[in-house]
Amino acid sequence: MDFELTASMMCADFGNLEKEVKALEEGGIDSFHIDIMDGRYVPNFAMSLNDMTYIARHAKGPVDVHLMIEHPNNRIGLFLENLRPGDTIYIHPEAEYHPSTTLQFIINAGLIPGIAINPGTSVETVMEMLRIVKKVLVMSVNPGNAGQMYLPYVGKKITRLLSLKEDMDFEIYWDGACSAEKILEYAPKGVKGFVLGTTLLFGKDRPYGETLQAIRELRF
Ligand code: S6P
Ligand code: MG
Repeated sequence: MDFELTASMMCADFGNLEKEVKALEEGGIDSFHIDIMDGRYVPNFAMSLNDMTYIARHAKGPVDVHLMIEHPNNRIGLFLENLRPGDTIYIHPEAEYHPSTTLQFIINAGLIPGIAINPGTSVETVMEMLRIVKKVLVMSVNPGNAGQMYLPYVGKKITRLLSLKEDMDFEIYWDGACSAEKILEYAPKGVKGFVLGTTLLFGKDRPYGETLQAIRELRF
């Protein structure tokens, strides 16, 4: 089954970031998820521009940048100039007066445009943006922290997005409390990728390659 696995780098060991990137790539990770926070849009700081740039320079594969910041348009150039074609930027539409303008900047720079949808945000609210973006990151926890509980009401929204994705030409990605059970349930339904954090990948007494291989060998 064709699905992507992405490492949530805010859960990695920052004392060994280059090693972490290498170990994840050797283990078969598809891309790196970078959670950028400003302490305003979400009550946390997590990673910043320098962390993103460091990982983007050391990684062979693509990075996807999840901007949890107010008015990303004000500083979008800082992110665009440090990324490459094939990388993704997700914005939160609620954090911007004119999200479609910001998405257009991302497209014009040759990057992949995405939106992240909070648990409390409905599909209707972002409907027009679904025509612009290539990726939709569904938050199954409230944004701001790793290690939170899955919010089950998000399941209905994923079902709705699955019914729209072909016509509107976008792919769905899962972010938050991603477990093997969730991959087993949602990959066959058409969710394209999964962000792996503390629930499944980091802080375990197991090499990344073993965990990633076990996920790829799940019996669907
Ligand atoms: C949350 C952030 C996520 C987390 C990820 C961690 O604000 O956007 O990307 O880093 O959810 O995974 P887990 O398994 O610890 O929830
Ligand atoms: Mg994220």
